Amino acid sequence: MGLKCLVILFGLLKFCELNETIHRDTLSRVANSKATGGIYLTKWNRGLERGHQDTKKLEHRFWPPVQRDSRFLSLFTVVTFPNGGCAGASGDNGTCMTARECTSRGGSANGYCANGFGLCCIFMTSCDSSTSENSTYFVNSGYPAPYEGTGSCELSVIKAHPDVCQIRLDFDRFSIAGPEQVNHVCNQDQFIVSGGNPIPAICGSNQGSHMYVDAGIGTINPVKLTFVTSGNPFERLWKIKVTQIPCNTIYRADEGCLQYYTGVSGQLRSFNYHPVTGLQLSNQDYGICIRMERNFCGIQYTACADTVNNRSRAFTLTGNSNNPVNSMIGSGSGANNCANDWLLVPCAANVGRLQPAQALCTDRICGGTFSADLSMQSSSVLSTVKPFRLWFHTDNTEAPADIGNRGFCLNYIQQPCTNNLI
Ligand SMILES: [Ca+2]
Repeated sequence: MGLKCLVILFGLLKFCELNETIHRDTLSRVANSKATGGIYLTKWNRGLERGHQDTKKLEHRFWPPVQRDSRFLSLFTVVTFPNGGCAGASGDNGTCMTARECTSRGGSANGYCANGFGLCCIFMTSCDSSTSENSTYFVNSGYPAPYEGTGSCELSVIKAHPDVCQIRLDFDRFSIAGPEQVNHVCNQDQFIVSGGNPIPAICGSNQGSHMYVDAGIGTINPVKLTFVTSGNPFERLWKIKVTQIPCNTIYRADEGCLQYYTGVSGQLRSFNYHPVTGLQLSNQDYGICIRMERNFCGIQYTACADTVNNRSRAFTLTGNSNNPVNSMIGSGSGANNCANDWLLVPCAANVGRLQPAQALCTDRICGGTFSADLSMQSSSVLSTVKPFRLWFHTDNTEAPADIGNRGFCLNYIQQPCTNNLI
């Protein structure tokens, strides 16, 4: 261990500044050493430790627990670390803490953190429970085995701190029964979020998707996550990471955004989207936001590649998509308008075709082809309305006019301000 020592004789005490990361084999000893609220005494000092009746008193005499980030060695090597996020050995996210604290808070240790001084504590819970731990995984009963039964499974999410504003849900695994085939209503299984802002119920396959939930004002009303399962046996599997987001963070989503994406480019999908087996869900109504990155002034959307169908079903919102269906636009009630189901792209224009100065903006887009014009030809669509935000709406009816619609998958890429974009 490399130590740049400032040795001061003060009775029997030496204070040394720790200048290097302590070696791993020391760490395993540390992990087994006595711990008190994130403070460890290493084996190096055990002999001295044994010579004292009350090590806690000495420890606190020199290094009270409120002192964080102390990097000194004395007769007692004291290491403190913040309870920050960590990646466990299993790949799950956890919180760095001592073994004792992890056990007392109901977690399970899963690998080291804080240069080996802490343990990555993973919180995983299932039905009819509550959590106030940031980064808790909500899994189905019997996970990782699927659950085929019916009933209700609920997690109450209590704010870890009064200054928590949002809850982010990441669907690491999400497979429950999909909607019925006629009107695409989730009438067998449902995932319901309550206690925050209104959020549409979803079902089907949603692995990789996410949601932001408003955590509300105060601390007495928890956000509740509920899986309702009914009907035919189905191999249901879910694992949802529940992250609590403090109000004053840069990764907080904008207001009114059920989904919030960052980065210059990315992919947006409606819930239960799949080019072969997915069905667009009815009764949806939510915002999708993309953070406007620095020096970008517009955003361009393009339907995802569909490699499994002869004809792309990457954007099929209305019509009988077993046959070719043109794009439809606008909010009127005519055959080529979007009165019932739509994706709202503010003031959309096909790339390469700027709207005439007097034209009304196209906002709603639907049909079976993605374009801001009435067309059978799919096109990239540009919007320069800020902030970058879409709105997706579906009613409660599909048949007989709308058949086999999949919803949407769009790739987005932000456009730099140098391109005559205002
Ligand atoms: Ca509909």
